[in-house]
Formats: sequence, C-alpha cells, structure tokens
Amino acid sequence: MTLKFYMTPGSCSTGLHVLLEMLELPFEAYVLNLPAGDHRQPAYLALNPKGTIPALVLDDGQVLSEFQAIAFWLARRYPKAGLLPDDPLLAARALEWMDYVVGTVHGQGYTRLFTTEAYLPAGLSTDDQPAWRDAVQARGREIVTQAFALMEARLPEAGFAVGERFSVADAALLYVLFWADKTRLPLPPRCAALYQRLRAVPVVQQVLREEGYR
Ligand SMILES: N[C@@H](CCC(=O)N[C@@H](CS)C(=O)NCC(=O)O)C(=O)O
Repeated sequence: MTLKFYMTPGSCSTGLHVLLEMLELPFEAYVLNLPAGDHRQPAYLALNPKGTIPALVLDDGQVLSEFQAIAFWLARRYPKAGLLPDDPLLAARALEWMDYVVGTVHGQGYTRLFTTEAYLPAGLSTDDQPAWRDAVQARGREIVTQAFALMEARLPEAGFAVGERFSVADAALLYVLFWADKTRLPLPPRCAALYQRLRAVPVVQQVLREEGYR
C-alpha cells in the first residue's frame, strides 16, 4: 500500500511534504481545505480524531499524526537520507528545534493569528469581539517575535539548523519562516538568512511550486 499524506498547501504540512519529496517516496496526497472545514468532516475524523493536518497513513494502514512524530518516523524508517543526525546530541538538537517550532512558535504564536476565534471566551458580546480579537492577535505576534529573537541567538551563521545537511529541524523551521514571509512579520538577520538558504534548496522550491507558491 502506498503512503497517504493528508495536507494543506502553505500549512505546517508543507515541511513534511518537503521530507517526503526529499526521500523520493511514492505517496498519494490528499488535500484538505481547512477554511471549508474538510478536517472536521466525519470521514477525516475517523482517520485522525484530532482533526488536524498533517496525517500520514503508513503502508500497513496505521495512521500517524503530529509533525514531529511523522518527521521522526520518516527519518528513522529511511535513514540513508540523513534527515536525523546519527550523533545523539545533534539528533536531540534537531528534536529540540522541531519541538520549539511546532509547540511554541506554531502552537502558541501562529495559532493566535490563524485561528483567533478559538481564543475568544464563550459568550463574548459582538461589541467586545473586535477588541478581544486584536488582543489575541497582538499576543500571537509577540510570542512569534520573541521566539524569532531566541532563535536568532541559537541559529548557526551558515549551513542548516544542526549542521551541513538538511534535517527534520529545517523542515519545521521552513514552514514558520515561510509564514513570517507571508504575514510580513520581520525576521532578524540569521533567521532571514536561513530562510533564504532553505528557499534555495531545489526540493523546497519544487514543493512550494507544487503547492501553488512562486
Ligand atoms: N501539533 C499538531 C499541529 C497541527 C495543526 O495545528 N495543524 C493545523 C494546520 S497548520 C490544523 O490542522 N489546523 C486546523 C485546526 O486546528 O482546526 C502537529 O504537529 O501536527
């Protein structure tokens, strides 16, 4: 059975799409329209009850969700591509980057910008909604901006996040840096330089083209 990849163009699944293409794996892509609520349809919830993308259905029919879990499985299942360093400390650093990007930059910061409604208290009057929305979004921008400042101090001047090779950490960094670009959030110099190096990777260019970005 071929791998089945559930994704949305320009979302966090883009990072995993890059890994799948780097590994040159045959897979079927299933595109979900999040604004239309495809991820809340019963057929998708039966597959991934969390109602989130990405999800990957493995050759034996098992379903994996969560960016880090899918990236880890791909890297360990196909180790020759070196997507997770052999060195234990470097591998731990790659996981550390992924967790920070997915859990904090995305999970605490960008979600306040992209799914603001989820942060509004129940029963809020229509009059109060604009001020609450602004406050939630301002907090989201603050979390992301603080995270970029922290990343700036830890990113290397050259190469990729944890060495000379593209790793699972870069797949995660790619999508939050891409979102900064799309939402015009300023990037400090090292973050911007890494983003340029990631955008120069041929597979990254191919995936962004496939997902409709030039
Ligand atoms: N922690 C999850 C986060 C996934 C996630 O939040 N994905 C977003 C798209 S980038 C999503 O599915 N949003 C729909 C929703 O939460 O309703 C992961 O690592 O996969």
